[in-house]
Amino acid sequence: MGMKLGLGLYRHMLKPEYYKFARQCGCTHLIIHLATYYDSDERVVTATDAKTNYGVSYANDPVWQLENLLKLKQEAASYGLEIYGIENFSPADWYDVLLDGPKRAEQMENLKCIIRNVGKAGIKAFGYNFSLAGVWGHQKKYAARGGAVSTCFDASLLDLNAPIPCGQVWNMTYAPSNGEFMAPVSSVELWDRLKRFLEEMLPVAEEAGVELALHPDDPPMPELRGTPRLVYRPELYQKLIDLVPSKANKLELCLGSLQEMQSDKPVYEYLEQYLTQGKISYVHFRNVRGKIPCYDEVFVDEGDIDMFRVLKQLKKNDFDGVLIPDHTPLITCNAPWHAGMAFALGYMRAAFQMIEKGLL
Ligand SMILES: [Mn+2]
Repeated sequence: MGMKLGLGLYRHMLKPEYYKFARQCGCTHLIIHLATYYDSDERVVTATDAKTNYGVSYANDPVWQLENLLKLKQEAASYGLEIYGIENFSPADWYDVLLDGPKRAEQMENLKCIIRNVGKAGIKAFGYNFSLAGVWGHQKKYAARGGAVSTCFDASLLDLNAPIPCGQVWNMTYAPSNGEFMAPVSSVELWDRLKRFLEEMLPVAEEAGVELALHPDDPPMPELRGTPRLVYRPELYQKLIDLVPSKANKLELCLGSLQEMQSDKPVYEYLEQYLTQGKISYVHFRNVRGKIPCYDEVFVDEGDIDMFRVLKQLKKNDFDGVLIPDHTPLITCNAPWHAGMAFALGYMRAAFQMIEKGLL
């Protein structure tokens, strides 16, 4: 038992060289991301704007079939790694759940199949981000220590109302544009869509033995591109917890996003609140400097969060889920993504050992 060290791997990384990298850095667990297929590590970290998004999303991808999930699980296991969770539905599989469109019922049935398959494959967590605008508006700057390239957000540089074209959701394309834009929706209506999703999905997840873990809004702006956001303040995470009570209703706790939020109390108090309720499925362990409307993602040891204090809290509350680095600044070398991740994992591994030895 105890906390587990993991790495998040995108779909193009699900192969031996990345499994070896994760294991060699001390990881025992993986969170995998199947919803998008990037062609390189660079694509994963490239900033987006209103003109370029994260690419095309295809419906009914065979990647979600049970045989494939079992195969991935087995492959990772052969390198000493357990797949703990999968992150994100494909936009093409659930756009009408987000938009309350005509295909909603059909798409819900497919999502239930996916969750049942995830459970049958012995994968414990399923992360999701119930968001229309998704991850959008970031810039790349030399903002981390030593001029390392990192992901930054500055609302003053953006057209915050840039409308979302029809055929796009979560900053991905699921259908060709017809020249029109996403219909306006109120915050109350979007919360209601989330509630209906959870009311239908949580019983299925409970039966399948899967935790549904919600990632908060990134960036945590109250509104973005003319759409409301759901969890953009820490107390809204509690609203999610209370929205549909279930042991499968959990948080994909992104420390970075939480710290970026405007809030009344420091991040540690909210963390304690979620931990004492046993509501954290797994943790995105990253650091940041500044808050909405302007912040820079930075190295794990140089941001506004006292990461050791967070680890002590997790330990005190007997948290036994997985921690993954999330995005990190890129280290200037021939393998910027690998170096950034190895740095974060080394820091986390050292902290874990200090905890084991009673030094933290
Ligand atoms: Mn995150």
